[in-house]
Amino acid sequence: MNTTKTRSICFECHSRCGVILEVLNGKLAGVKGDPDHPHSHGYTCPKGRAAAEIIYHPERITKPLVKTGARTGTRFEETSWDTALNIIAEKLLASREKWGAESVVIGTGTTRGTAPYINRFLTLFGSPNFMAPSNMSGGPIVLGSAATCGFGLVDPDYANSSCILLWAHNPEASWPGLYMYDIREGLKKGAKLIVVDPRGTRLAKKADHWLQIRPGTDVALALCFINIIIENNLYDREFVENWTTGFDQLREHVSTYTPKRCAEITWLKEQDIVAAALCFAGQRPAGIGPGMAGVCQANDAFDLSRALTILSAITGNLEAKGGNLNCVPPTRKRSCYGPDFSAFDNLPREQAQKKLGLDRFPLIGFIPIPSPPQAVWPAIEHGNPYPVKAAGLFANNSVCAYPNSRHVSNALSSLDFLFAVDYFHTPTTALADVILPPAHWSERDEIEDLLMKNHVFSQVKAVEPVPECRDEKQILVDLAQSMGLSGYWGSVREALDYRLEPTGMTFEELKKHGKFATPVTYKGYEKYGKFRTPSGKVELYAEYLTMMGISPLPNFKEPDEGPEVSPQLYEKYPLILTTGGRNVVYYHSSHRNIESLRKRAPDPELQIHPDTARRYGIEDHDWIYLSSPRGRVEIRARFDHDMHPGIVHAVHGFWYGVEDGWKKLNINMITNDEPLCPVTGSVPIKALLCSIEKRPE
Ligand SMILES: Nc1nc2c(c(=O)[nH]1)N[C@H]1C(S)=C(S)[C@@H](COP(=O)(O)OP(=O)(O)OC[C@H]3O[C@@H](n4cnc5c(=O)[nH]c(N)nc54)[C@H](O)[C@@H]3O)O[C@H]1N2
Ligand SMILES: Nc1nc2c(c(=O)[nH]1)N[C@H]1C(S)=C(S)[C@@H](COP(=O)(O)OP(=O)(O)OC[C@H]3O[C@@H](n4cnc5c(=O)[nH]c(N)nc54)[C@H](O)[C@@H]3O)O[C@H]1N2
Ligand code: SF4
Ligand SMILES: [Mo]
Repeated sequence: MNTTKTRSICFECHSRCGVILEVLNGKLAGVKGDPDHPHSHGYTCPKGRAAAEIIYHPERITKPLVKTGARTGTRFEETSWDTALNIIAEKLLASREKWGAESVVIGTGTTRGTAPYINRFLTLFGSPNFMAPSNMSGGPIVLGSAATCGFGLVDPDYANSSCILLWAHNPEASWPGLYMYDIREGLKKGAKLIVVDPRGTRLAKKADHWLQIRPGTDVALALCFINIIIENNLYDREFVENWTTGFDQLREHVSTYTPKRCAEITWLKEQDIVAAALCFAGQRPAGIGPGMAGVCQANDAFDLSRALTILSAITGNLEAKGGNLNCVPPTRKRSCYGPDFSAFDNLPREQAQKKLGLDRFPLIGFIPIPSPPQAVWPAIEHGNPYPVKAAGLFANNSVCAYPNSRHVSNALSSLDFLFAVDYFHTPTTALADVILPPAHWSERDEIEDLLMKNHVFSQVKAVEPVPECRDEKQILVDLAQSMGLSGYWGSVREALDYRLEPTGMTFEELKKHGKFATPVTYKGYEKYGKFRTPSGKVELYAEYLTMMGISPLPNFKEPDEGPEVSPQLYEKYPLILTTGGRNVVYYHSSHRNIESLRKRAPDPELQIHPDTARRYGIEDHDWIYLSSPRGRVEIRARFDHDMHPGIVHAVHGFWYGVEDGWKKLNINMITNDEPLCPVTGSVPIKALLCSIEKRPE
C-alpha cells in the first residue's frame, strides 16, 4: 500500500480551506483540514470532504463528447481530444471570420480560478467578451465601494473588530472556512454582533441586534444608520474633515431617512433601528461584512454598496485594524481579476469598447467587471448591439443559475455553436455541441488569490486526473495552439509562473511553502496621501458619477415587484419571496448527485412561517406550488417560526434527479431578469412576489 499526503487548497467553494489530501495507490482517499492554514485553521465542510465521491462518481464525464443528431437533442458520443478541440477551434475561427471576434463569448459561473486564463485567451483572439455572474455576485460591492473609496469592501478584519455587522450575509453557510474562525475570535474577545437579514439564521439569533428587514429595502436602512450616526455626532469628525468630500450634501440627503420613515419602509421597529445604529457607531473598530450575493441582487445594489462604504468611512473604519481592510493580493496586477488580463489593457481601445454591457453600464469600463449574462442574451437573440454567435461555458450551469431560466435556455439554444466544460451533465451542457471534461481541483495545480486577503496559496495536484479529464488551463493552452493564437503560454507551469512573477517566486517555490503573504497596510491613505478616487478622498458625494448619469448620492429604490410599486400584483401574489440563501452542503446547482450531501438536504425547501402556511392548508413538509407572475415550481414547505409571516425564502439550485427538473424544481424558473440595477446590472432575485398552494398528492 502506498499512501501519500499532499497539502493543498480545497475549491469545492470560495472559502478555499487548507486541506491535506490523502492518496492511496494513486487514488484520492481522504480530505483532512490543514491546521496551519491562516484562514481555515483545520476546518473542512461536508462538500470538501466529499471530493473523492465527486471525482470517482459514475456519472462524471471523462471523455470529450460531441452532439449527434439534432442540435436540439441531447444525444452525445465520445470523441478524441484532438477532434473535440479541432471542432471548437474551427467554429470559433469561423465566427470571427464572419462576424468579428466579438461574436465569441466565453463565460464562467462563479469564478473557480479560470478567469485570468480565459481572459488572456479571449484578448489574444480579439474578443472583449468574458461573461460571468459578477453582476449578481460581488460585482456591485466592488463597483459601489471602489467608486466611493477606491477599493472593494471585501476584507473585513473580524478577528480584531469590536463590532461585527453582517449585512445580508450568513457566512456560517456560505464562507465557513474563510470568515468563521475570525468571527468567532472577534466574538470571543467581546465584539458586538449585528445581523441584517430577513431570516433567523443561527448568527442572527445569536446577535446583539438582529434586524429582520423586509427584502429589498436595505438602502433605506443604511441611509437611516448614516442619519442617526450624524445626528448623534457619532461620526469620526477628523476623518470626515480630512478624508471625505461632500459631507454636507450627504447630511442633508440622509436627513429624510428618519427612524420613523425607515421603520415604515423596512418593517422594522424604530427603536431597534436606532439601537443597532448606535451600537455600530459606539464600538470601534467595526467591520462590515456585506453578503457577496445578499447585497448584490437588487435594483439599487450600487447604492447599497455605496451606502455601506460611507457607513464604514464616516465611522473611521476604512483601512483600520478591525475595520474594513484594503488588501492587495501578492500577485497584484496578475491576480485573478487583475488588470494584466483585462480587455482594456490588452485590446485596441475600439475593440475593448465593444465589451457587452458597457453601453448600458459605463462604470464597468473603469472598474472592469465581466459582461453580465443579461447583457449577452440580447446580443445572441437579437444581434443587439451586435451579433454573438458562438460561446463557451466553463464551470457554469447558466440555465439553472441565472434568473428567468427559460429565457437563458432560449438564448443559449439560439447560438450557432456552444461548448461546455463540466464534470457532469446539466441542463446547460445539454444545449452544447461539444462537452469537455475538466480536471478536479485535487487533480490540478493552481494558485489561489481571489478574496484571499493578503495571501496567495498553492493548490497542489495530489492525483493524476481521472483519464481523460484535463486541467482547464491545459485545455486553453491546447485550444490556443490549435487556433494559432500566438502569445499564449506554452504550458500550465508557464502560466502559473507568469502569474506569480510579482511575488518573485515560481510555482515550484511557492509549493514548498504552500502560501505567501505580503504585509497588510493599515490606513494606506495616510501613507500615500490619498484614496484612489477622482478627488483623492472618500466620495460621500461623488460629483464625477453625474457624468455617467449616475446619482452622486446613494438612493433607496423600492423593489420593482413589491407591495409598494405593484400593489395589484401584491393582491394576487401576497407573499414576498427572497431566494438563494446558501446551504453549506451544496454549491449552487452542484452536488445534488453526491449521495453523502444529498441525504442531508434531499428536497428544495421554502422557509415559511407556520401561521402563513396553515392559512393555505399547508403543513410542514407538504409539497406545494410556488408561483410568481412568471410561472410556478414545486417545493416543500419548511416551517420556521423565525420567518416574518409575510416573507418566504426559497433555496436555489435544485434540478437534478427529476425529469425536466430544471423546469419543475429550479427556482430561477420563476425569478425575473429585469429590471436591472441601472449602474451594475444587478438582478432582482432577493425581493419578488409569490403565492403558494398545496400540490395535490
Ligand atoms: N455552501 C455554499 N456556499 C456558497 C455558495 C453556495 O452556493 N453554497 N455560493 C457562493 C457564492 S458564488 C456567493 S456569491 C456567496 C454569497 O454569499 P452571501 O451573500 O453571504 O450568501 P448567504 O450566506 O446566503 O447570505 C445572504 C443572506 O442574505 C439574506 N437576505 C435575503 N434577502 C435579503 C435582503 O433583501 N436584505 C438583506 N439584508 N438580507 C437578505 C438571506 O436570508 C441570507 O441569509 O456564497 C458563496 N458560498
Ligand atoms: N435564485 C438565485 N439564483 C442564483 C443565486 C441566488 O442567490 N438566487 N446566486 C447566484 C450567484 S451569486 C452565482 S455566482 C451563480 C453561480 O452560478 P454557477 O457557478 O453557474 O453555478 P453552479 O450551479 O455551481 O454551476 C457550476 C457548474 O460547474 C461545474 N463545476 C464545478 N467545479 C468545476 C470546475 O472546477 N471546472 C469546471 N469546468 N466545472 C466545474 C459544476 O458541476 C456545475 O455544473 O448562481 C446565481 N444564481
Ligand atoms: S468550506 Fe468546504 S467546500 Fe468550501 S473550501 Fe472549505 S472544505 Fe472546501
Ligand atoms: Mo456568487
